[in-house]
Amino acid sequence: MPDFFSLCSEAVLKGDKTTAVRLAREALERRLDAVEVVERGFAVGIREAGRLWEAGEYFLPELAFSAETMTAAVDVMRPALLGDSSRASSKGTVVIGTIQGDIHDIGKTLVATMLAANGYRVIDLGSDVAYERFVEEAKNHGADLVCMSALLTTTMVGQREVIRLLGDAGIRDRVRVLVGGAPTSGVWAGEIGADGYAENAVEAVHVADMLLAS
Ligand code: B1M
Repeated sequence: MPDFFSLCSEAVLKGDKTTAVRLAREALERRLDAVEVVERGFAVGIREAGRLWEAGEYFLPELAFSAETMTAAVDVMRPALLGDSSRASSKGTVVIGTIQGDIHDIGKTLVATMLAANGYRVIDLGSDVAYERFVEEAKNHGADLVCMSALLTTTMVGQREVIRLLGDAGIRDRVRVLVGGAPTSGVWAGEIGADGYAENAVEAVHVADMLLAS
């Protein structure tokens, strides 16, 4: 009998939204660790769907169904991921988005959710966010931290561009910059002059805490 995480992963892989949503509700009822259910369950399924697509075994619509299923499951889990964040005092304001040209938003939304769950005021700009918009919104909201996600090797270069624009706008010394997303790394963050890099949503909270404390 497959374990609970495998069932979650399989539901996403098959694009079976009904089952994924039912499992997400069950996870809430059983008070399972929400981060663990997402990372060891649903996220494993979406990454496997990506692998099958890359291997030519899945077509794009199948990958899209899996992504939709993953999003539906995470939506159900969101209250548990957020916890009682309403009571936490704000640790700072974060402007977050997926960079221009890139519509991958599942990981970015998880990072945004975990930051909100851990006491940050989060302005989520969504995906395919124009470079200039990161700068405008950082100014408008008096952001302490700008977070940029990129899932494509072709779009990650935009993170460098936003950092340059923050400099041009004269606010680079007032905001910290955190980057992430599968093709990025600590080395990449250093290369483009970002202040930090995080591999996953939980680490993003640790790095944000560290950056804003320094
Ligand atoms: Co796309 N896609 N996709 N895709 N897709 C990838 C990224 C790819 C690696 C698949 C593959 O080839 N194996 C590949 C990129 C190759 C490359 O650039 N080297 C790829 C491609 C090529 C494409 C298209 C170009 C395909 C096409 O149209 N021909 C197209 C691009 C469209 C565009 O953006 N302009 C495309 C489209 C899509 C879908 C729409 C079908 C769908 C996205 C739906 C959506 O997001 N709403 C999709 C999906 C689902 C994927 C994969 C399979 C899964 C991404 C995901 O959601 N992972 C992906 C393969 C993969 O990643 N293995 C793939 C789960 C999520 C929880 O993890 O996003 O990595 P992740 O986020 C993690 C960490 O990275 C980190 O924390 C998160 C949580 O732990 N993190 C941060 C992320 N952002 C962070 C920011 C931070 C800190 C940490 O601080 C700011």
